[in-house]
Amino acid sequence: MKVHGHPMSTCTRKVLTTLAEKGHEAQFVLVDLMKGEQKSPQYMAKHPFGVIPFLEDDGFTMYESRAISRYLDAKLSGPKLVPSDLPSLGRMEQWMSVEQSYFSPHCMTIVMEMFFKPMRGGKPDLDKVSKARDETAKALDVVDRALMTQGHLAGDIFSLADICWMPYLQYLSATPHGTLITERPHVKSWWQRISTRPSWKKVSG
Ligand SMILES: N[C@@H](CCC(=O)N[C@@H](CS)C(=O)NCC(=O)O)C(=O)O
Repeated sequence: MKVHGHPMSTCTRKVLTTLAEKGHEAQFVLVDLMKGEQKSPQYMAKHPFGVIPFLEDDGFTMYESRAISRYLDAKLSGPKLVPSDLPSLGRMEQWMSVEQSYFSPHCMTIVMEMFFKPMRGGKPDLDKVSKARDETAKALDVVDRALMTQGHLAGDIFSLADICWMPYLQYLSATPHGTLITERPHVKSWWQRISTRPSWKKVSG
């Protein structure tokens, strides 16, 4: 099995965390985003949208990080990361969709402006950050309420939904807007719990 990706990429990290939780490893093929390798004709022949990650498994190939994580959970031995009871499964899917629709696009605007842009010598667009902060706060308020009564997003079990939020929370926590996490008590303790898992330490370390 091969994972094509980049160690700093949020989407690659979801796939690598899923593998680590399952107790498996895949061969890692670096796609150098700094050199634009994801847009090379060779790579685009595999992934027509020219982004990472991309999975190869014994002649079968696929892309889309969340779909790859579901595939790996279904295929590999190890702890189940998708709940078997229907209400918890529904909740897991709900929170994966919330992450993709209402959280990560805004969270990543903050991260791009406050973390990656200054690293390259640029100045953050504070208007953009302020709007993204409001939207990120709205999503985290909803999560905070849900986590008042349960340990993880799908209920009491750690699932793919938690994995999908982790890479974005990690980058957010590295900006001054990491307070969006720490000022919400249930989000704060959930983040402390999930970010200290050995799988996440391995992938984000
Ligand atoms: N929906 C895709 C998004 C993939 C994506 O945007 N990957 C980013 C890295 S996290 C990327 O390849 N960016 C480079 C680019 O857009 O050229 C997934 O979940 O796999």
